[in-house]
Amino acid sequence: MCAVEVKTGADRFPRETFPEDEEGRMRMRKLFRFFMPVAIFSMTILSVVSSLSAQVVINEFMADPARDWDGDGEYYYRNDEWVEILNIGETSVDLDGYMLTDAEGVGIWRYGFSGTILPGQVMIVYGSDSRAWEESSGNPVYGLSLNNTGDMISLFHVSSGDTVLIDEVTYGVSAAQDDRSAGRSPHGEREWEIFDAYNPCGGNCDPAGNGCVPTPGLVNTCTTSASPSSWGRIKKMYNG
Ligand SMILES: [Ca+2]
Ligand SMILES: [Ca+2]
Ligand SMILES: [Ca+2]
Repeated sequence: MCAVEVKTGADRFPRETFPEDEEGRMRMRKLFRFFMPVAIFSMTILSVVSSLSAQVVINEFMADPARDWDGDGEYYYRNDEWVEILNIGETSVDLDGYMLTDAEGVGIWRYGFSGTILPGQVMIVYGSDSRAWEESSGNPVYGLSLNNTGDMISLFHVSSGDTVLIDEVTYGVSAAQDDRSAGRSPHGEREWEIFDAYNPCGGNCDPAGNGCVPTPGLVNTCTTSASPSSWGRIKKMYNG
């Protein structure tokens, strides 16, 4: 079973717990770096923390791509990682201030969103988008930097003085093998599954593999490798 814990962003990260000064932020990063390997080593399941009021959630991600997922014509392990977000509400959301980070935590931003996400809309960030954003915003250029032995992906909303956790996913090694994605079930928003059509789990994944093809940039649906869709046809579908 996948343990799912739900807390509000405000409960989990009260505003005053964020150090205002650079020295304080460095101390937090060191704490993250110290505790994360221990947490990941002991973790066999993918866990999720969502704000009760979250309307925009992390929907699917791929930490260990083994092919050209961003469609630039070449495979590169940094550029071809991806993370999707989804608007599960009934109104549009202004994405200004929505930021992605990994286990490095607050302040080491991997991508800053802009524009508007419509109800039911999925938006995807590839590693190449992340690197372009990092370069243009003066951050270290690593891309999404999703660790293949386990990591954490967090979506924050940052506005004047407030840094609020919106959604967070922590994954272990079975979710981060070649061309496997992890995502919310095509049959229910809160349950997570591993989309393992290209690299079958064989019963060894937690959460379990569903035999479906990853769906970058699309609402999660299930196409199995046994279907007539070739990779070329699927990719054509992604590109509209
Ligand atoms: Ca590529
Ligand atoms: Ca990776
Ligand atoms: Ca998807």
